[in-house]
Amino acid sequence: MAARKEFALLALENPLLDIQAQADQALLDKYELKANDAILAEEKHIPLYEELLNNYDAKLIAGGAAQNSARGAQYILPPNSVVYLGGAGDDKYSAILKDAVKQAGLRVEYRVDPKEKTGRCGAIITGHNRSLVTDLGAANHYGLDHLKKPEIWSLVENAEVYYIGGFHFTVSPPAIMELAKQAAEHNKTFVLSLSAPFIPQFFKEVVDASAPYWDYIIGNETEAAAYAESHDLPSKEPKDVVKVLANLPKENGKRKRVAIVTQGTEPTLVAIQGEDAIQEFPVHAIEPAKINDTNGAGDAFAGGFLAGLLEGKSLATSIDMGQWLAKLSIQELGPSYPFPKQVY
Ligand code: 26A
Repeated sequence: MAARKEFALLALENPLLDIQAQADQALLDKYELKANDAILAEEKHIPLYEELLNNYDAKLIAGGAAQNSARGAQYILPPNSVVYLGGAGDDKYSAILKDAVKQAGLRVEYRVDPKEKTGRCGAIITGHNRSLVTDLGAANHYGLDHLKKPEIWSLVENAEVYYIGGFHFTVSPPAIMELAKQAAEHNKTFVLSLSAPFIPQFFKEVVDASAPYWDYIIGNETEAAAYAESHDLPSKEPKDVVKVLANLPKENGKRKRVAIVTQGTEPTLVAIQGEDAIQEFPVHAIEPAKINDTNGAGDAFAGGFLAGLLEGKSLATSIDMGQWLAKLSIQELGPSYPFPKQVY
């Protein structure tokens, strides 16, 4: 077999530092937050970060949804398999991020903006729910200026799989489209995560513009329902939405689209373009007492799945690798993976 190519997986999104704490309904109420959600911070949310740090014993943990997935894929793959792009500042928070990705062996190429603060995400844990409130900071300044730098673009040309966290639709749709077109032109694999209900809801136009380029589309049941709602689909049932997603018009006819909808502890649904049957894959069972928190569970799923794709595993095995990595991650604090490493 030919030697594996280095940095065959390239991921793009928003590097964030998570400020994570256990809290209660009162804190959610104070900031008008849902127990299980992911939103962009408004002015009224800004004091939350200090409050989490000062009053709730918050921990600082590397986050950013697709960066978590990239760390997860690299956790499974041989060294130098994954490179991640996004915007960061030059401060204490970016130093923590760099340490964490170094431990995971993930290569990052940040667009460093010394005038902006590294992005942060308040992660409020209540039971098995997590509420995420993001202040993007420097992550919001990512764009084509960085992606098209010769040394970065050569990483793009070298990679075979692109993974885009849908949260990046709030930052740089042009960067996403550039990767989408590159993938279709060169028959590379383009994988997109819907990331959160507000993405298909409020960023519908840019999401739809990218849709013809999706080779794999990954979402959970609430994101699928939000997609159904904003697209006036007759049904919001995950089984119906997954089929619609798989069968949207597609640019690159050489690959059939695969749509994946996770449903928490319920089986993961998979639809393949042009096929009638929907496949179901059970999650890896875990005793509730072993769950630390669910922050990053979906990211870990994507990370394990991507590792499977890169290793050329079957669809069923790749999904199972995602379920496996999600089970490991929810036993850790935040979107993290156990060390010493476990082997799939
Ligand atoms: C633009 N937004 C809202 C975001 C995020 C985000 N990552 C990128 N962009 N909001 C939350 N996250 C990350 O999601 C992970 C859990 O799935 C958090 O940083 C957290 O690590």
